[in-house]
Amino acid sequence: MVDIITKAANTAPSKRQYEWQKMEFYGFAHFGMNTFTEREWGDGSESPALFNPSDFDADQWISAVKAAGMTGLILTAKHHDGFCLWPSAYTEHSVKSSPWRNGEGDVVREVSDACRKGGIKFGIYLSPWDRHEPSYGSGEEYNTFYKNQLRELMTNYGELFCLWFDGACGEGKNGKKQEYDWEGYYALIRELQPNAVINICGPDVRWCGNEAGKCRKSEWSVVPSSMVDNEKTAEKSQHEDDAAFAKKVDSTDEDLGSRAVIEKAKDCVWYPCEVDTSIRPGWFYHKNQDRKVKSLKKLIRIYESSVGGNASLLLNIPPDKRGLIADADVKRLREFGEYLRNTYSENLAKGAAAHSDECEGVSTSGDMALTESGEEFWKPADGTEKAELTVDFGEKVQFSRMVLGEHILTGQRVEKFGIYAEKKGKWIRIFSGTVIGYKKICKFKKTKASKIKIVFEQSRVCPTLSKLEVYR
Ligand code: FUL
Repeated sequence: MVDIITKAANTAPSKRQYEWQKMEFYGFAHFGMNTFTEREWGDGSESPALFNPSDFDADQWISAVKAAGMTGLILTAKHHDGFCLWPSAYTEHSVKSSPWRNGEGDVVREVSDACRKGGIKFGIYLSPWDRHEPSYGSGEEYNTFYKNQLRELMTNYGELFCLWFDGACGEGKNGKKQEYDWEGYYALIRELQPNAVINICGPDVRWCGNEAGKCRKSEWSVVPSSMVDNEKTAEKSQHEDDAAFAKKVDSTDEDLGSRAVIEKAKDCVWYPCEVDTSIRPGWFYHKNQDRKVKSLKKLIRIYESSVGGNASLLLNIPPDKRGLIADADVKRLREFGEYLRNTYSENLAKGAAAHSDECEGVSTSGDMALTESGEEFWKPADGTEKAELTVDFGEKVQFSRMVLGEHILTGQRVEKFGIYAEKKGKWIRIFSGTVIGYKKICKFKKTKASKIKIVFEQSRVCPTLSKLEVYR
């Protein structure tokens, strides 16, 4: 029998998870009834008459998304208050009962069209918790209603990259209790949108465990299988008194995938991390938060620790009452995109020669082809848990960061590594890291050297590398 660590080392993403991982950074648009009532959670009693954006323009959203360098956008088609941004056939509580576009409007249509036109992937948030729908709490009747809504959204608006299931439910002890038919929802998604990932209360992408934009120091994409059920709140509350459940690894725990955790697990899965946070304090737009848009510095820190820490970044950019992304946010997104383009465009390692004595990989000479595509990768023989890779620039160059990526189609394996620069014939350690995963941004003091070396100090089975970039 293969031991669990070897199994973890050979656990790899599905095609849909891999495609999603490559998206790296995408947006969230919280827009709906709360935008007009200035609330974060509506109670479902709001009149559809309140929904009336004055200058709605989805193309404006998409130009902000693109300026920031995002690759996709997820729209709250329905938040907890139950108001639907598309004219659902299953409820009157939607845009069709609003004055906006004389009840003929469809926000989901306009946003999905704008995404497609702009080359941006489109995803849907459909809150399972629905405070308006009378059948909520009934069990099967609500599940049928919810599946009907999912079907509408999955058949009428083209390809979706993601279905985002929020675990939030504020019903409390004496509130309504709805048993969600998760398996039924998932089956429908696999049938109608087989390429879409299911996030949070779903099997494909896991919640980072907070909404502050924080990531773990060592973010593992391979975690105990039991984690997949962590955000399904209905089940969770049912098991509140269950000691075994209480001992289970929680999404907020600091260590989700180290050897110590994996060794105790019955089984493991590829369940990568997504960091979700808002550019403002709230998820919905509030005028009095116009001066509280996150600083450029803060956004950079969040990006470099999430995208650069083996997670994806889902950044919320809530449109205002006009139906536009507010000026302060647009400005910040543009600055942020500029920073990313300036910082990560000129890869100094392109064309440099990389060599390793332990190499099996693409070339028997031990050289790694430093391609942009990441299709080719470096890999020593199985069982080589420690290895070194040297990069020779051929001349002295100055740099302050390195971007590394494992060949995750093989699995996530690196547990500990160091980066060294050659100075006057001596190797000086300039960075110490733990996991790498899909992408690791390593930042260090400005260094001048003609050779650098990555030392893999601990890995599962053997390390791999498909991305090696060096930036000023
Ligand atoms: C939470 C919700 O309650 C918030 O309103 C927001 O949608 C956030 C992304 O998830 O659970």
